[in-house]
Amino acid sequence: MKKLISILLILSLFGAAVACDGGTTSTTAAPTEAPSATEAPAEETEAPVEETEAPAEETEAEEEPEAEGGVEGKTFALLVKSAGNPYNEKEAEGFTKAVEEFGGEVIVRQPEKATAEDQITMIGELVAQRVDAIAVAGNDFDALQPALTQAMDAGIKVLSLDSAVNPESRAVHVNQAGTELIGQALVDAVFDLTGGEGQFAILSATSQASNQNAWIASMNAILEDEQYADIEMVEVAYGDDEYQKSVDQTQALLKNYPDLKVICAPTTVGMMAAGKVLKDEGSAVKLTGLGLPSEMAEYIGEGDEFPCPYMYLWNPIDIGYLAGYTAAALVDGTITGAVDDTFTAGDLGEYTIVEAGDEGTEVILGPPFRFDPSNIEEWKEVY
Ligand code: RAM
Repeated sequence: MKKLISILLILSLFGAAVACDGGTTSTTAAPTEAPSATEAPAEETEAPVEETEAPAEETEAEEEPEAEGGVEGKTFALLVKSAGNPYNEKEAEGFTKAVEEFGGEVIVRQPEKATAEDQITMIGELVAQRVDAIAVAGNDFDALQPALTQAMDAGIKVLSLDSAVNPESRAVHVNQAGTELIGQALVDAVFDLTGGEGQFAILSATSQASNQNAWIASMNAILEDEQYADIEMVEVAYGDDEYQKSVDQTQALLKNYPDLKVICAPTTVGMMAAGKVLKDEGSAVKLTGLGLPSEMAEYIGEGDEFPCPYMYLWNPIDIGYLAGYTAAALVDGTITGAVDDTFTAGDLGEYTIVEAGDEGTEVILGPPFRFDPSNIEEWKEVY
């Protein structure tokens, strides 16, 4: 049954992913104008305008990628932040696709809430199950360390993806995009949408989430620059990556800050919740941040009735896919997680491990990607 679900996921993934390149797509579809990870700043990143033929059948006809030596039959676990978030489901799709490609077994675990406690319990269970690798999107930077150390002591390869755990707790982090690149993209968007002056608020996920906290820290550092002197960040609110709580937090921000011009949500859950509140209330407050196209399409547009003129994200399927291949490279010994280690991540090609800002190491998927009225209709079908 598990196998069947995985196969169905893969087929639907291929069908969806073929229209998607964005420079970061785990698909065999011909790439279009892929933004280069080394050159394109976030704002200039161009949307691909690519065919949407869907090729479940074509995909079936394609050759199976060869299984890598040393990982076939090994068990690869993915521990996402929480259940019920489509972003995490896409991440799991990509991870599953990668592991199935190289012939491993997949386990996906989803805590009910985005807390460290739930993840610690699940890590203990995975250690008891004697999995070969654990890829975790950390709900806390430090709190998972004892559990993950226990896993590593048991010979399990540990990596983080999407939301880092501290360097002592991992061999390597799989980062969706450079932290500063994301921080700069968000500050530029806030600057643009406020007209260079006035109040904005951040609607984040949990207060412990290391990815959101790293992006907010980066935004704060960038905002120190004199050119942003007239922009005021009034509050960081936390919706805990829960929809209703994010709705409540948005309403509180609107009530408490009548002069608020922009909400910036560096979380897909916060984006969708804020989009709904702002649209329903016909608010003049504008919204930007990191949103999932499929959840945000109805809130992105040019007229006053659309709260979000544009936003950013990366391909969540690819972040999972890249993590799957990174885990394989750790398990088969191709890499240890050290700077300059290189490996091939299936259809995504070759990656090199670099130094991360937290003194650990990381692999970076690519630059963030801009979604706006010109491309949202196409991308909402993909993820
Ligand atoms: C939410 C999660 C995830 C983050 C995205 C942008 O889905 O918090 O970790 O990467 O938003």
